[in-house]
Amino acid sequence: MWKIKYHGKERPIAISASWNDQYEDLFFEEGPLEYSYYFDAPDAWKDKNVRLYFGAVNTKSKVYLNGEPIGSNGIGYLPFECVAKSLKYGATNEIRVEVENKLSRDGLPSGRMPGFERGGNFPPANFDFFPYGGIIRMPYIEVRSKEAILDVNVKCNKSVPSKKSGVVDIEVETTQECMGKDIEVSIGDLKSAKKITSSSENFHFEIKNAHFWELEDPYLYEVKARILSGDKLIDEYKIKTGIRVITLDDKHLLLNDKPVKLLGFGKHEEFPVEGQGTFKPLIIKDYDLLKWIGANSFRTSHYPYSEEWLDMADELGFLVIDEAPHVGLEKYHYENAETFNLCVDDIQNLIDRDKNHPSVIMWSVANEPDSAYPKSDEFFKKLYDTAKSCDPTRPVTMVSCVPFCEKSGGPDVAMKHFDVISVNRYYGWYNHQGKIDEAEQLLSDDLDELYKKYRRPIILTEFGADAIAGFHSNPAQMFSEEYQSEYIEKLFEVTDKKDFVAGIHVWAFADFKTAQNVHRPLFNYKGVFTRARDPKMAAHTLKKLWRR
Ligand code: BDP
Repeated sequence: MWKIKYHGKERPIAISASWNDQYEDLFFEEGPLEYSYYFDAPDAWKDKNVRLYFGAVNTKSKVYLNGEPIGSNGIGYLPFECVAKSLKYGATNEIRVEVENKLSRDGLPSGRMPGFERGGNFPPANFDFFPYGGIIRMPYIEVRSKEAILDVNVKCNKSVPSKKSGVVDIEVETTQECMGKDIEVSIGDLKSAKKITSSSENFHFEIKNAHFWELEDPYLYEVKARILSGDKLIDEYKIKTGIRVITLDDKHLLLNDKPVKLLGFGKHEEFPVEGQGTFKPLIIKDYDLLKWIGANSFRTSHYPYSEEWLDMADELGFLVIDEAPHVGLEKYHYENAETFNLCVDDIQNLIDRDKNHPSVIMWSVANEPDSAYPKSDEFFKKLYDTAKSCDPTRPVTMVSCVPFCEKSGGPDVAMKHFDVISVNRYYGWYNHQGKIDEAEQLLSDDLDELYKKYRRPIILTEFGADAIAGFHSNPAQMFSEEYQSEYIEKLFEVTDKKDFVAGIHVWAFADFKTAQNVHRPLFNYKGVFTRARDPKMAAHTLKKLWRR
């Protein structure tokens, strides 16, 4: 069992969960808190490479093995690993992880913005979800031989769906110790082998009659890389991936050369008690509800989710916009080199982690930054270039709410850099409150204007209204289930008539916990499901619209 130390007091704590909701006195705690865990390392590990892998620790940590510092992380929601250099073999070892979740202006996602003491959120988050802390994804000890495969990168963007021709390039990275050994790589029934002469070896496959990964038939191929010395297997690396091509024309997103419209949600990875941890029954449940309602897609707003989410999306045939944890960027951040470097690292780390998932069809570099501020132009151009240089095979977007939520005034200056125009709009909620008819016209005109300006596919990445389950009104009024249902139905119909709208995501899938402020009675109630996953009236409405 892991233990957590707080003010000198040590208690059991569950990991792959946030600390906040496990003990009353930790609810608002920002740390640093000290986690500890003991494990035995057998002598047999002596000639191996041993590393500690952390799926995500929110948000900053320092890792110690037997009292020696072995690594750290500066941002949550993404993995990092530490070489176990102070490991004791044939003995018990102590891992200590000092975790801090203090919101700061420089941190990402950021908090404690100027003026927060006089009426900002509490905790002082500069974003609309609860800032949960802790070891939120399961860490593991990785024990591998010195001759090992480090990574496999599969690219299939040159495939030709109309000819059923799968063109797959596979790059395999190995340790220096593998030089001169044999490597064998296979995809499905095809196999190729060579001697290792470089730390990165490339393999090219042409698969006739390829079984493409489609929404209705998400077929996965097994890719296997093996290092051999004669007949002896030294290391093996297996992944499942799909052959599929994502492209764009000026109006559509194309999956295997056929237009596909994204129907789904922005959501959060959070639940009572576990906070932002990985809770597998919830993942299964959410996918079951996504299928039930007729959705085919979601955005990992506003940070990367645990990998289990993407494994399921690959297997079930869902399309994912994978978002970096960059929410609430503004003037201050564009002038701060540290924030820029953090953003670049995150994008690289995110793409490195998720690159082989066929379900991931697009990268989002940020949610609702102040992209009207002049310096955001260059900032986002560089983030776009970073994403493209890591992965030229997928479109890259930035989710914008300008001109509605910019602080600096003026029109957006950064959206032009992105392949897909993603916008969040709340006509009929934050503006033109209670007036759904006006909202329809305003949304329609706004989308037309955007298309006229950019001539690129548009995704309405957020629109929504709070509804407290059990609140009813006739006529439909704000916060009632009727209002949310009518609002979503009417605005969906507006988007459905426009062929350049490549997707719509309702905000949000389920109600979620936020920091305290006068707009949020404990939760954000824009979910079409409650936090416990019961459908509101709007969920039934969407089911009718999306499954018709
Ligand atoms: C959008 C944000 C999202 C919020 C939502 C809301 O992207 O994080 O939760 O508004 O206000 O601006 O419900």
